[in-house]
Amino acid sequence: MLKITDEEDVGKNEIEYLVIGYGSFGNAICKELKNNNAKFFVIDKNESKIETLKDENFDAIAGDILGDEFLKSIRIPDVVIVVTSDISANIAITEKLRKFYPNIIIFARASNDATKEELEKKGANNAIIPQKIVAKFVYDELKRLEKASHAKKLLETIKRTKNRMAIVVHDNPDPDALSSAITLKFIAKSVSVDSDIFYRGNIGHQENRSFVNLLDIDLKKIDESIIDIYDTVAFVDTVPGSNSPTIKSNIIIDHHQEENVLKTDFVLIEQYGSTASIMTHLVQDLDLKLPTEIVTALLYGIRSDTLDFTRNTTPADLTAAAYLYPLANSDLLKQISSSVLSTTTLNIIGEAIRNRVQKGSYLVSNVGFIRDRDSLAQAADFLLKLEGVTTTLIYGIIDGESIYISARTKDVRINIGDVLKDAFKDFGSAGGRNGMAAAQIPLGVFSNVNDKDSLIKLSEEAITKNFFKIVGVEDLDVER
Ligand SMILES: [Mn+2]
Repeated sequence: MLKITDEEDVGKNEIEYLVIGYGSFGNAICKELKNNNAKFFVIDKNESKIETLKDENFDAIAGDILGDEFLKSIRIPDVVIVVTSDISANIAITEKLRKFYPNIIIFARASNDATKEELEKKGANNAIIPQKIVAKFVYDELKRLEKASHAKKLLETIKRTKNRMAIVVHDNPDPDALSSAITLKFIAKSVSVDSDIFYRGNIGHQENRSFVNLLDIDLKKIDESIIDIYDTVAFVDTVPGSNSPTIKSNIIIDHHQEENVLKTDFVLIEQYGSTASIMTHLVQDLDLKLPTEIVTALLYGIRSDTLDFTRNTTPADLTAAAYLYPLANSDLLKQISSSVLSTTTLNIIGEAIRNRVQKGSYLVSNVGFIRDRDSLAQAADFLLKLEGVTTTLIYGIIDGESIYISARTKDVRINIGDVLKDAFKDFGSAGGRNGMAAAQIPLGVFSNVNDKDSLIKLSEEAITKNFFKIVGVEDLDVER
């Protein structure tokens, strides 16, 4: 029988836990404590149980903790786990222990929300309902298995490729799209399927250019006739036809809220902050070891799509980043982010700052005639940093043919894509996702206007006023 009355025992062999009650739950806890090399002892009223415990090499004492004499005879460690099957006894024990030992930590077993509340009122630091914990564990485990089956299904779909796989990203691809594409290429390679990455548009944003160069990403301009030689087509960070080519696909991996996504062999759409997060979880589920450049690219992709975890960030984005972070190359990460700002972009941001009109938390700016539409998005992101601004809309006239609009919001209540659709659907096309949106209006609608100044004036009427009206701030004063 264990009795800690000898002061010499105090020190490194000090008992850490006392488990009161040795039923099936208490038994499971003791095993777990033993597995973790914790020092503990058990008290139970039942002598025969104590014998069993001793057979299992646990330190144990028979006795009733509610009896004053018995309680005085033992030394109580800092943490007590009260888990008898009699919940009213647990309440009484908790109350008594708390009275004598105000500073110890007490965990107690409850049977439902009412007894949990009662136990916590009587002094338990935390009362647990075992059934609830089991249910949560089962649910989490099911989710994990379901996710692992996604990864397996993706692999099976890729494996059916006989020739090569085409990986298609959205137009003017960004770090999220590109990092996801190289990860899918890596996954395919793991099952001996070769692939090429295709894009449309341009890679104008300096950050995206340095991303492609530093990571040595091999990209091909899409030509819809070439795509015929690829027997598997995968879309990442987009779905067919949404700012990307409308071609047949076998695989779709995206994080955007898309309506009516066509059913195909493999579709995985999670409402995460980035596709890179989805790719990271797939890689984890497949137990693949990524090369450092891809790890770094994915981490960069997550950070840039979530604006450093400030936009549409979900727990899945954080766990993906936590997995990648220690494996990434921080020098490479710095090199990508410190890419130079081109003078063109700097001038456009300058123009956007000068011409800004703010009503409430909405800011609109017209940057006039420009050549690089990526700068619009950069200006929209930049002005979002202005104090009191939650939504920005920047527009410019490109190639003398179309007005391009780029909008950003950090207000989760606003679906900026819908706002642009409402405001500009009568003139051109618009769409968006996750706090980012774009629209294009052909200048044909102002075909009778020839000089640049009138064009800018007219576009101001059509865009600035229309936007403020749609978001309901038209009557507010302009902020200075
Ligand atoms: Mn994305």
